[in-house]
Amino acid sequence: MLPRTLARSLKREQPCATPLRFATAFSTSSIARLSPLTSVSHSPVFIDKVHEGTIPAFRVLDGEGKLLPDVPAEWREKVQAIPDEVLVKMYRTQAFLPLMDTILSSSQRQGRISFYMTSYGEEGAVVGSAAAWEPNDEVFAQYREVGVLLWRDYPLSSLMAQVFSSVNDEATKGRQMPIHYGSSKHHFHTISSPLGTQIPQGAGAAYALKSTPGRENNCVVVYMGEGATSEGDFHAGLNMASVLGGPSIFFVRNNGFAISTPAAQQYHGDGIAARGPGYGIETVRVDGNDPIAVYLACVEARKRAVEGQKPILIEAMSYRVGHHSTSDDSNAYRSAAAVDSIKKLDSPIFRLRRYLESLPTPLWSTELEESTKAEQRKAIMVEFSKAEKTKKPALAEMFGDVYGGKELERPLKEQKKELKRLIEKWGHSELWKKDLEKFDGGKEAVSRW
Ligand SMILES: Cc1ncc(C[n+]2csc(CCOP(=O)(O)OP(=O)(O)O)c2C)c(N)n1
Ligand SMILES: [Mg+2]
Repeated sequence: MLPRTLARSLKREQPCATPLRFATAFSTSSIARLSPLTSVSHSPVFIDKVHEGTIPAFRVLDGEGKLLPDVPAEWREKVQAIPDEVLVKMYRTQAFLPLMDTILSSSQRQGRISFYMTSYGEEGAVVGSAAAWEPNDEVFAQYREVGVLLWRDYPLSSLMAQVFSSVNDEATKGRQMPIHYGSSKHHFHTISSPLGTQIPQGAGAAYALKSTPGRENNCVVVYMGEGATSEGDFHAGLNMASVLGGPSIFFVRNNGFAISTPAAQQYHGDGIAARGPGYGIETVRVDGNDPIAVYLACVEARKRAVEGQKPILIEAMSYRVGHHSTSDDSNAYRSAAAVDSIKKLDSPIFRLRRYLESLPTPLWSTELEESTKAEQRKAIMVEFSKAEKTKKPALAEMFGDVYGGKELERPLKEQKKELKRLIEKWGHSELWKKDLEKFDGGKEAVSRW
């Protein structure tokens, strides 16, 4: 309740004569609870950083895939203890991405799919992190993290079904743009286009996980780009996660760009990592193009998140080598020469390959590279062709599942009626006829509505 004098002065819109006194006087115990007051300075201290210089990025491999001499023994041992099968799978999954990306992005250019986004340059950050999670950790991704699904052995047939919006697209029934994957079986929550929505959702899921029997050893992983961290949802989500607790990892792919906005115009200060301590969140920065460093940092982060039932923030420094999406031409806002030099000098795929080839018992070779590429390309093409030939869901499907209940809501009923009218009027024209044939049941199914 407001003090009577204040209530009166508010009513009269006049300043309050009596100074405000709060109900709880500052007793010693209440000061102790206000943690910033436990340390006092006698001249004002202004700060603009949380670390001397900049927060360092954890790195173990050089650009040539050699273990750096300054890596301390403890971490050198951790690098050497990574199982061979993890290293090989990490390499195979990373190498798969650009093969698939090239085929799918050129198929968009040929008009065979409507849209696509590549992972070029960020394969190490995505696959290196995916390898550190348990298969049933709940992933809330942004959109450039299909490597996590591939790591979890998401079938290529399902992936192509989503991209081609075919009847086999189980999660999104052909209603989402390509790359909006989702699979409850793979604990991968469906991608949403609006940036940042996955961040508070992930914080909420971590809070739920904390009190879900049987899930004590799982965590939530939320991926995002550095651009998405400018959304209010980032701040709301991190604050929720820090206050409510629950095992969560917020993994920021800092690839230097948010479409055409360079990171320098996105934030001022020491990147995204510097914000973690402000929320009381343990934070680490890692070289995102060093897949081994990413993997080890994520294993450690996961351990801390699960044991402490709390959030951890990771900022992985990388570079978006490709265009933002098939709707973008990055030559309009950055020089092709800069991109080429990064491609040549700082490739996560090359780094890991060289590391595997240089081991005392090499885990990779030119022969394996060639046979793997041929086998992967073939697998992609087989599923690509199957999905392209498969019908899209019946047009009636477009109206379902928006609201609960068996009956369609009035606006949807009207839209369905209008579509039927248009198809009956124009469905025989050459252009429409060809398109309608792609849908299960085609034009005939519509006439039965
Ligand atoms: C709320 C919202 N605003 C704007 C957009 C348009 N948009 C889509 S992707 C993108 C850039 C995101 O950049 P970043 O988070 O760094 O991810 P990156 O594409 O670099 O992986 C923008 C502005 C959107 N999808 N949602
Ligand atoms: Mg970005």
